[in-house]
Amino acid sequence: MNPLTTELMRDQVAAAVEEAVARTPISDIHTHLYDPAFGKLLLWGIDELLTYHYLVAESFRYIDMPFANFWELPKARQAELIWDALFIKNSPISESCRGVLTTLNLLGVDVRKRDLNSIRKWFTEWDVEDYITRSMELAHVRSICMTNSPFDEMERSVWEKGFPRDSRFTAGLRIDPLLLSWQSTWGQLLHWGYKVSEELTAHTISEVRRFLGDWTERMNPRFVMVSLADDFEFPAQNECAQLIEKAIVPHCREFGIPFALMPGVRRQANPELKLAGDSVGRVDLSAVQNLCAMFSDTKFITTVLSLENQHELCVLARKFRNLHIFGCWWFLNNPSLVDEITRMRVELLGLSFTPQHSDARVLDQLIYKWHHSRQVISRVLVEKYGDLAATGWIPTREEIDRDIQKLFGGAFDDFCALQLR
Ligand code: RAT
Ligand code: ZN
Repeated sequence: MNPLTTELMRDQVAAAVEEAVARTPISDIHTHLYDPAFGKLLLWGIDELLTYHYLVAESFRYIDMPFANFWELPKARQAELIWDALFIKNSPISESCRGVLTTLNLLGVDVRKRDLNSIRKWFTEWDVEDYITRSMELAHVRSICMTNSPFDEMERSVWEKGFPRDSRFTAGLRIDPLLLSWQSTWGQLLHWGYKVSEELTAHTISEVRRFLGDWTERMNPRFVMVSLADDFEFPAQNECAQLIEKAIVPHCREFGIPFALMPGVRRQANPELKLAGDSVGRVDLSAVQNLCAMFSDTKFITTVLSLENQHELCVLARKFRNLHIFGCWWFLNNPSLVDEITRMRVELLGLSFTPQHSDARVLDQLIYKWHHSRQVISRVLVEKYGDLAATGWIPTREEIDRDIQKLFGGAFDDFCALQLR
């Protein structure tokens, strides 16, 4: 008898769900990691883990030093200060601190001695190629979607030269400067040979589309992507909304790829913290509703940063099949919130969403971000399949596997394949 089609006994359901969640490989649809061809842009290792901007923000709850002095220090010294503040002088119980320890523990690094230098030594034994493979194996991640900006000089030159793609890394075309600071970006486009003017004339729009087309052909991205402030409005007369309507939406439709919107960031609430200085704000989701309603043949994928927006976003996804929601982003990537949000999404959307992305900026973070998320997702699903089993609907292993594959990348692939006719 094929064990996959064996009906489980009711008390076997929980174990089958836990096992499937633990072993199903994940397609991570939003990270800040890079194909190894980008060299130093791909961050990894203990000093990078410690100087992650989530930890920088937390360490300044304790470090009493001018921000500018901290930024002048070499990265190794910054890492030591953070280690001392967050791991030695206080117990590392925040989610980001615990993440460093989960990562080290799963890698087999002994952290009991609390000795940063011996941890550093462990990392010197690795080369990057092997380390990518090891981290992906431990995280059970099968593909990593990068965040790729043509406006980043270092990154741009690698794309322009061309390189053999590592098939594990897919691209996401990130265009924040185009939409958020047109006043300074149009001159850049002009410099690159696109005949744009400051005014959004029909000719300028067609040149913006040519720019998007060139980069879409170069990168082969899974989507076009932007993160937006909490005051995002659509439709509107401002440049961002006009560019979305006249250039981005038609571009995404032409290339058959989604437009990823990530609203809710309050950029640089404290500029002294640099990358760690962004905050969160609640968004009026009628902007997303209007986009979905006005362009029903265009696909949108969305994650929102504010907890208060989560329920509305789920309801919106019930109304628009051209909307796919994903991830518990940034300040939401904490077990208690992932639990609440995932539960809400399952209850309102079944399996038609992507519960999590890692947002990893440091390769090794894949290990903890996915380990922690899997634990929570598993807990929610055990409860939900348990509720089903109580009605007499006992899921088979095959059904459980199918469902979890959907949550870990399959639902997103299905969404991308929709024709929306
Ligand atoms: O989560 C993060 O690391 C943030 O800094 C942002 O990068 C955010 O995820 C984004 O993609 O804008
Ligand atoms: Zn991100």
